[in-house]
Amino acid sequence: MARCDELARVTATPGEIERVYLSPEHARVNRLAAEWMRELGMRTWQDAAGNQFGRIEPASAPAADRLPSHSDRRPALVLGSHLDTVLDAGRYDGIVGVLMALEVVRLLRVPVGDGAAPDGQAWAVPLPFAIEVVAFSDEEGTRFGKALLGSSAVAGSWDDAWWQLTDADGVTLHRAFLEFGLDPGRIGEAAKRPDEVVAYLEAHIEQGPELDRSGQPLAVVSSIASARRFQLVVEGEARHAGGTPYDMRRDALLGASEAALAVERICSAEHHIIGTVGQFEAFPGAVNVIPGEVQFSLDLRGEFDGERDRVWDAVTRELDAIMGRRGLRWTAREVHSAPAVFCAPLLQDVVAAGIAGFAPNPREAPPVIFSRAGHDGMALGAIADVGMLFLRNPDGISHHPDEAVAAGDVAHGIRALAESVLLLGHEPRA
Ligand code: HGY
Ligand code: MN
Ligand code: MN
Repeated sequence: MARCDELARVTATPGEIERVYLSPEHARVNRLAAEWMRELGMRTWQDAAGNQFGRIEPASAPAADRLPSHSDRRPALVLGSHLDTVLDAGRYDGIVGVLMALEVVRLLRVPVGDGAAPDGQAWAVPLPFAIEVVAFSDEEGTRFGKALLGSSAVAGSWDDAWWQLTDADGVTLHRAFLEFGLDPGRIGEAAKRPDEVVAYLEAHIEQGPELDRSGQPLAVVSSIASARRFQLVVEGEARHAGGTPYDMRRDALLGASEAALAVERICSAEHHIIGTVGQFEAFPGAVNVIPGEVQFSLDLRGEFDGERDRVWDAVTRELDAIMGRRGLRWTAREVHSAPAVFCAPLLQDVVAAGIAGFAPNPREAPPVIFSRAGHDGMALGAIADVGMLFLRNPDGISHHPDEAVAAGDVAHGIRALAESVLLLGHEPRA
């Protein structure tokens, strides 16, 4: 918990938590995470996409595998989450999952007296596979709009079109890589082959109220919502706020406002579909000028890709009707898309068993929750089975400074995750 506070102090905005991809803050938390990984006897490296990794070998591995220089790529169970944040963020979203993964290594590791360790005691894990802990570098997409950049590189699904993505200052992703000290030409080296990843297992706060309402500390995640993100533009006509009678107005702000309300009406009538307008800007933005243009974002999620897409079609039909009535034009540019990821049954089983082992009332099966929030598992799902363990989020508030998690629930979560890893290690299906 103290480390969550320590990481929270690494921010671009004093008084708030802001840590975006390829920023000086990103570099600083990677160094901190690497230090904590090395303290556990893990080998560490930052990959070609700026993700921070630590690795500890299985006790069965030969001593030479434990040398820092070793670049073994034999199968590893990957645990972790992300250290980047949204703007004015909370201090646990992603962060607590990375730190819990490190505590699982601390719980499971055993000393190995093979003298191969260059600086003292060598450590390993009593498992048939290595454990890698990853601190993904850009789950949120805060800086460039496209989410899951770090984990997409690991999944081998990097798209070179992304190099031209720009941040609010017009800096391209390509230039940001160079300024961070990464070589865009080597991005392919971040990709893992499916046979190198036993599975990806992530602990994360729920970012919703279900566990808090049910009084349960932990849950198994059944699937992660599919996502599509758009930047929309509504065009009308800027005119004098006083001299222009209503029957001559083509007010882009009113059209865009009706659109945002239509998103709420359409999505709230559906099951497990969520649509949110998070950014909304009127131009020219003067108090005495009718807005001629509005730019706004749409974040659309669903449990199933097809349902999400059907709702997007319904939204576009409604936008046509609204803008038609008002004499406005609208366009939409898709900036992010990720399919739903269904957590592997085997991983759901071991997470449920891990939780049951440490839940206050082990007789009850732990809750199973559909994740409305996106996670790096959406990218990793392309190369590995994905499993997630949720922690209770008091009041469910997240992406906000009041985001909280109880130390007791984190303690339960660490033991449950460690138990899940041990069960996976003895699971023939793994
Ligand atoms: O947007 C999300 O759901 C995640 O927190 N990035
Ligand atoms: Mn988030
Ligand atoms: Mn997150």
